[in-house]
Amino acid sequence: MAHEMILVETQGRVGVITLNRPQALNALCDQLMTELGDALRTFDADPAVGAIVITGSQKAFAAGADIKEMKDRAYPGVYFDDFIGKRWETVLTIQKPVIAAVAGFALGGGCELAMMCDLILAADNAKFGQPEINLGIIPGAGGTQRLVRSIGKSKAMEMILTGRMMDAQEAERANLVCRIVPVADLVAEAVKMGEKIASLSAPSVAMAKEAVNVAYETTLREGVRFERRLFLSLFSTEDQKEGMAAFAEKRKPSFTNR
Ligand code: CO8
Repeated sequence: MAHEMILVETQGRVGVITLNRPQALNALCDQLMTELGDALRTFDADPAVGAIVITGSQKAFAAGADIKEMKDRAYPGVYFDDFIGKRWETVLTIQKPVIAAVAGFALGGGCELAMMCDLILAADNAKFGQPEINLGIIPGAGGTQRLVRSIGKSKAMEMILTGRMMDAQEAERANLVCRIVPVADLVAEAVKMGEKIASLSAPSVAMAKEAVNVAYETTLREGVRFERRLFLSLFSTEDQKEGMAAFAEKRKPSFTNR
């Protein structure tokens, strides 16, 4: 599929997807979301890629869903034509870790897309917000749920009810992002993290990601049971034998993803 609204490249073993619709601050229109889903699926299926980075420009990760594309849509058309469904949730179906590298605005659907990724690395100029309330709507791609789980009820409620944006420092204090890096280093730092992940055993990486994400969606008791099943299943892999033998023999492991 030819891409017009994203740039796709690999840097070493990391797949990098750059949202590239600068004239609209990377507003997430249908075409952009379709292209993003296509690129994510392609990287997920590529054995040479071990981790994926989604980023935008220095001014905007994404300023939300495309308001101009949405403004004349009506109910029940939006209900029947999978308005939010598959296109928006592709990132949740990806087995490899997906890092959101956020500089500038991550607003509305942009903030929701970042939160659907496995983790968010923020540039020092990042700004997060759910300003939908200013448009007479509410977040619609998981914002009311994921933001609460991430930063707690009061802060999420304030952002969603007032539309107030959070800067990178506040986002780090609130645990929305894993850490902050200078904007000029953002993509390099995200790729470095992706390279580290890609150098590890793919089955353990995929299962670690799956287990952490389950913590969002189930009870502690069920989550711990799920983790234990995955943990024990990894004893069937060659990489578990290699990783532990390498430790005992004081050498670096050589993983084969089997
Ligand atoms: N949609 C469409 N166009 C946009 C969007 C957007 N979300 N954001 C910016 N643009 C366009 C502007 O219209 C402008 O275009 P033009 O030059 O043709 O007028 C261009 O991008 C540059 O924007 P600004 O001139 O406004 O730039 P500023 O630096 O002055 O302001 C802001 C930057 C503060 C980010 C401002 O653009 C803004 O407030 N944008 C809208 C933010 C917003 O409300 N986001 C939430 C959208 S709703 C949403 O995301 C719901 C998600 C639901 C799930 C999925 C449903 C399918």
